[in-house]
Amino acid sequence: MLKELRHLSGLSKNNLCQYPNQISLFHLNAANLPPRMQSISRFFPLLSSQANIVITCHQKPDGDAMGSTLGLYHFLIQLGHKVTVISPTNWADFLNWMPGVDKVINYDYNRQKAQAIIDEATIIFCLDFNILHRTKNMETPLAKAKCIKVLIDHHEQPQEEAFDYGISLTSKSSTCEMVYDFIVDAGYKDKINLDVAKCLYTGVMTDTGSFRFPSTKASVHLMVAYLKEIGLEHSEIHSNIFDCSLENRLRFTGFALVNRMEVLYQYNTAIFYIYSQDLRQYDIKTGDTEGLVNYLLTMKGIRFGAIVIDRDEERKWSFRSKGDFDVNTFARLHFEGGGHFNAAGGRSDEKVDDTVNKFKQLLPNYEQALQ
Ligand SMILES: [Mn+2]
Repeated sequence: MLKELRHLSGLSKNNLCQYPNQISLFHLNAANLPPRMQSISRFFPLLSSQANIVITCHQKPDGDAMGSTLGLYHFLIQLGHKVTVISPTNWADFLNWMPGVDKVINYDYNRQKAQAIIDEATIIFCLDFNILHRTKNMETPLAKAKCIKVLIDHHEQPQEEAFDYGISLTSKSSTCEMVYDFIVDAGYKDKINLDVAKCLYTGVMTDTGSFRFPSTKASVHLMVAYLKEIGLEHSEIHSNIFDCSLENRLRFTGFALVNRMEVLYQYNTAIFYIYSQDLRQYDIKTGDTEGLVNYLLTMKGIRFGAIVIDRDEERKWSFRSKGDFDVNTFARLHFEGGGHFNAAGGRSDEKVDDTVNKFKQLLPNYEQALQ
């Protein structure tokens, strides 16, 4: 019964654009249940009729966000859809080799054009985020868009009411793996060409720390095996992503390791704190600080690593852990963030030194959990 009601209320939401008044009345009368995200398999039939599709991801897209959006793009254009990828913000230079990246619209730089495309969209795919504010300035346009919204994501605690169809699996290595599953489950495995493969491999590789994190299940290797079978050259992709640093980035890493790292052995924790003048001194750009936090976990015995970076508008936190220390909950409780069990982000309006002090003062509460 419950399932059926949810199904009905879900359907009604999809028709909102056509009959807003009748449907919201129906809604209230039907069950007083909020509209609920329907299973992704119910969306598959919609793939066969031509649509205006927008694909978007979280702000400052990483390898998985850019890989999944472009991987899906290269699949959907083969079905004859009109497809546009809109990124909420700019992205790291090391993603600029990706096929199709030259067509991605940066919402921050080109709001009018992006808004016009969102207004025309009949379907919006939301990939690698599950709560609209992760798109920063695109939050309101996305919330206002009356078309069908589809979620494919692997972060904790999705904002289900914001999406009509979707799949949220926190056990999945990456959104790229989920896009692969989406294409295969919808019956289009034959549409996975080299462009799709290059994009999807990128996100699986980056989100699994090059296939080392526990999320790297057999399904990941089976997927990669298939991509290899159709001709993927994986070494090139590793080189494009990891071997493209400029000298300043390496020197900045050295500077941070020597001058901006603190190890708190009592709590098996280590942190980096990066000031805005450090970023200016080394001419650090979007993406240059990515992966820095992972150095902390390479120290023997360290289970919890954190970095705070002084960005213009806010202090950005990243948290990483090994084993059973839950940084998703930690970030949600204390730093307005969240993400995955072993990798999460957060933010603060406080100055670097103040937010670092807050972080340190929290540690005694977690002393047991960090042993
Ligand atoms: Mn991801």
